[in-house]
Amino acid sequence: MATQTKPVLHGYFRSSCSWRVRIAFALKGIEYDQVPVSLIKDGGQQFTQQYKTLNPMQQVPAVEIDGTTLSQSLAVIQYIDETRPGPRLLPADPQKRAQVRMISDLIASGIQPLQNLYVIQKIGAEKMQWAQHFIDRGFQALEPILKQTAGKYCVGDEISMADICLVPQVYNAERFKVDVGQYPTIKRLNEALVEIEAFKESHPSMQPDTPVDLRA
Ligand SMILES: N[C@@H](CCC(=O)N[C@@H](CS)C(=O)NCC(=O)O)C(=O)O
Repeated sequence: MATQTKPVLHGYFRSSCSWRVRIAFALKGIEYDQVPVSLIKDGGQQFTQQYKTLNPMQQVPAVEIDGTTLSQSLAVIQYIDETRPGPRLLPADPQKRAQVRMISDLIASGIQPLQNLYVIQKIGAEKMQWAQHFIDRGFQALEPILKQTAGKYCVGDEISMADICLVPQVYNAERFKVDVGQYPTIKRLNEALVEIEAFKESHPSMQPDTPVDLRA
């Protein structure tokens, strides 16, 4: 099913959802091209008519792959996993697989959307407290879950989609000045994961559209 043409990621260096896809590509060793979509420039390039044809939700990422265009980072990651060789991003064991999906959904549905740019811009002056509140609320739920499921990584000792969701969410938490030290399991897992090459090379500070002053 997979074709020879390189996938194209339409994303933004600092978008946590774009970063998830970059990590998945890196873990699988897949080469891809990037087309930057600035969420800031020109009032947000995700709102252009041209981009809307790629992702009608006017959010990044959108990925052109195997002759189709996909949005929703978790759908993209699962498609990559199902069509490409390399390390599994979802475990074969149904219970562990469900745990990976549970953690991924908790982050991707329960935390990230509430601190999304579009949302916090609507909140106005209270945006920092708003974002902190919902990240803390999510992390308070995530911490005891991870205590049960984690080994070296979020679910056992294999890297999975859950880890792919965790690291960009911790990065966002730090941007919003959440004290991640309150969550020892989240902190420990993040510290282990950020040392892995696939997470390093996909980091927001290393992307083609990273502004010079934010480059590593
Ligand atoms: N559920 C979507 C969420 C996508 C999303 O929220 N993208 C953010 C960046 S991480 C975005 O494009 N925000 C633009 C905006 O808020 O206007 C996914 O996982 O891909």
